[in-house]
Amino acid sequence: MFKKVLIANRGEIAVRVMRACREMGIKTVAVYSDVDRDALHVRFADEAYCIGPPPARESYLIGEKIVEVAKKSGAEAIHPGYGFLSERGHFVDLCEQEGVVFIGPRGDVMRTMGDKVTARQTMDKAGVPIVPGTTDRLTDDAIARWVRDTGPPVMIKAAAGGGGKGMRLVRNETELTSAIARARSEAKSSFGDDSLYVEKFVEEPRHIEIQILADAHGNAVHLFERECSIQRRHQKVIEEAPGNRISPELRAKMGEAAVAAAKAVNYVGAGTCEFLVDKHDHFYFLEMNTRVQVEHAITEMITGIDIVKAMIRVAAGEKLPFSQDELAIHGHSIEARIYAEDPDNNFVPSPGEILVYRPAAGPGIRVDSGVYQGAKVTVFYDPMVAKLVVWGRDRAEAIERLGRALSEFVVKGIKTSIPFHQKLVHHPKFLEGRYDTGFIEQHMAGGKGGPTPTSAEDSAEARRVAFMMAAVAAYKRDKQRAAEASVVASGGADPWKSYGRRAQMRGGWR
Ligand code: MV4
Repeated sequence: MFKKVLIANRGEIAVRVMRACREMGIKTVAVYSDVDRDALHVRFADEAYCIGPPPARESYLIGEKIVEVAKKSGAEAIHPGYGFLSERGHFVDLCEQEGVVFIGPRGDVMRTMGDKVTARQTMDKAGVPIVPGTTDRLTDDAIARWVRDTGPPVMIKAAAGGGGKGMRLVRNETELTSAIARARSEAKSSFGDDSLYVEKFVEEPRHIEIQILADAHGNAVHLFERECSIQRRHQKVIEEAPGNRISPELRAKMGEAAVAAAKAVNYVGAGTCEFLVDKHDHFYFLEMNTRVQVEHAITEMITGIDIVKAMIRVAAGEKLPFSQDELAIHGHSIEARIYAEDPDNNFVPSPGEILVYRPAAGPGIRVDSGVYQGAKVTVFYDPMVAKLVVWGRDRAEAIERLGRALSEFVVKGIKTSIPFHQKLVHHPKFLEGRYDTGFIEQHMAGGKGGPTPTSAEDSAEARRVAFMMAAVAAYKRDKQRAAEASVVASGGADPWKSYGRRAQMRGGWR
């Protein structure tokens, strides 16, 4: 095992990785920009090195400098976290050339998955269902022909895109020519690559993603699904594990597809296969994220697996310490991303000093955060200040805890998205678990913000209503669970499994 690891990131994920290292007896090396001198991740590390000015492209994105720090400090490996260098194949290659282990998949795998056209070709070949569409880069004429042949609605997408950038929905042929032109110029200016492909538009889809883990000995497992349908402008707001209304059969099929995807590219490390799921429970591969994700914690909560430790282990050449049949879902977890932004003013960033910081705590609560009272949130980096992660024996309990934790969570000095979350978790459609990717647009005033409960009475009343709604949801869910209890894996030494089985057999009571 490594003795020292450099964490090429900042904020909550840097702290999260350092916690895993500390449990494993690994020394940690932080890197930081001038503005992060007093940041939490620097205080958390065993040693820390300044790598440049605040803009990420002059510090956290300079691979050469970071590798140099790794060598100087004697770190044998680099954990990239998410964002920054985490999905840059060239950085992986550089680490390899310099004899530093990159904790993640190989560079060529990142390039294959980073280009959505080659990703689609690869997944198609591996038997993973992709969204119906083309598996080649197309000329304008070829796009027009394809759309005329299959008919709208279609999505025109940039091969170099992903995460919603460079996409155009075409609902009728009259829009086609301008949509192609705009998609191409947007792709060119955003990615320096104007290659386009086309997909059939999936109506009212849900975003369901499967967490996978793979070692260098050919073993790959999935850690079930997360539902990330609640997004605002392609930014995830709330994530849940397991997903809503995912049957055991669909879960098994999607899990198998994600494992097949991983095996097709000899994947090593933690990764996520994103799928769209339509109204008829058909699922389609969208893209693969070749990094640890923000929302990995909810999967940790329901599986008991420490994903970050697992990625470090497999990067050091160890075998996965568990097999698929040892994994089971225990309870329900939800994450609310708390951003430094003003939900009453179109979510504009709200930088500043955190004057008071009192995170929620207590049963079933995990807060992963990169800040502390007195810390400053700057405009240079992602404005996420904390992840509020809750666990409950079932979804209703998780929701009750989320509501309770949001009302406990105090951040003063900056605006945060907490009031928006409070409205969201009280919404009947959320309580029922009946939503798709259009939720915020349709049910939250387009996510533009609005009046929030101000008085204590208002929020107490909202909580009473929420409690009743949650009770209804719990009843429905338990009925479904009773029906599913027969397919729960039995046996094994894992105490969580037998606990889960007992809980399931209790049926309608929580
Ligand atoms: C789609 C789609 C419908 N049909 N592709 C948005 C982000 C990017 N990863 C893919 N996205 C979508 N692709 C087809 N063929 C709908 C979306 C989409 C979406 C997907 C996941 C989560 C939220 C979303 C919000 C709007 C649109």
